[in-house]
Amino acid sequence: MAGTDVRPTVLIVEDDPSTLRLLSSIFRDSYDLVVATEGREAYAVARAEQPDLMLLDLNLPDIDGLQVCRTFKAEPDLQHIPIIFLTGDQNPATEEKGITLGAMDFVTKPFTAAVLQARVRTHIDLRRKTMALETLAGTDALTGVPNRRSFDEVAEREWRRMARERSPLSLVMVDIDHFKGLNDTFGHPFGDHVLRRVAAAVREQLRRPGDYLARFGGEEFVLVLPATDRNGAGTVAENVRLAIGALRFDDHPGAADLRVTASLGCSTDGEPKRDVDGIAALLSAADQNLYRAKRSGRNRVENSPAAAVSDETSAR
Ligand code: GH3
Ligand code: MG
Repeated sequence: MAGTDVRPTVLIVEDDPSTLRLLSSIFRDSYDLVVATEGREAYAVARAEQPDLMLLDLNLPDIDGLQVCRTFKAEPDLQHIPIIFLTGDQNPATEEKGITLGAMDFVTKPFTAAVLQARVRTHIDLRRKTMALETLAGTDALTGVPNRRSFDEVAEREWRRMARERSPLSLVMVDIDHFKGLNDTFGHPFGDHVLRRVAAAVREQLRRPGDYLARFGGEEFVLVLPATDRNGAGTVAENVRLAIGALRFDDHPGAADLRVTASLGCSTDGEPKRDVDGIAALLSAADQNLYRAKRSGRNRVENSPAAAVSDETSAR
């Protein structure tokens, strides 16, 4: 997606050549324009270009514009794109449908250039402000748990705090097993649903006030456990593994028998003295254990001391 310092990109999805020419002349001075003349093409262009906004004609040759909107709102990599419908249809029911599906705005033809420009500008500004706030807020929009940026701050702070207090600090990396296959089988929106359920299940296993969970990226989560030794981290990790394995998805067609598992890698330092030289090294030790858990069959916790892991790595 375009950052705040570059020209925004607008995707126009319109099959009628004269409307397309008109829209291009209205917007080409202010935005980079990309065009699709069919619904199916819109998905591909949007994925490739990550536009800041989409102007969507309601009547397309292949797929109904409302259906295109519905699909966009269900796809994790497309759902954030603001959509403005363009239509010759004055029917309020159609407008209501579009807005309910998640479109930002509805503009009926014929429109004036000034009004359309103003609306597009408003929604692009809004989208950019929302993005900036999400990052500042440190929250992952999909799962509602802290994001990577927040983790970096918290982990660094806890690292220093535990050093001061001469107390151990543990990390646990959690990576869902064969998640790609799950997406492929059940679709991306269901994959998102599973991520939310997993995040909630992991969060429930954290009992102490200082315990902290973040989404590290994709299907990977990370726990920060202050004042927790190796044994304690192993126990928390095992409880998390069991809680994820206990999730059921009966309410989704075809997913009643689905069992989701995860592999977990732990690391601990400061027990009693500091052996690794910073939070990055502690994270890398947890990651190496996660890799071992994957390699030795998945759905398990690996909690070997960092030294043992690096010995093994260097022996390889
Ligand atoms: P492994 O057991 O080795 O961890 O295999 P895996 O399939 O879980 O791991 P891999 O890294 O091959 O694939 C991770 C997948 O997670 C691929 C990516 O499409 C999916 N993914 C990442 N982020 C999201 C997301 O936000 N939503 C959904 N639905 N899927 C996501
Ligand atoms: Mg995985």
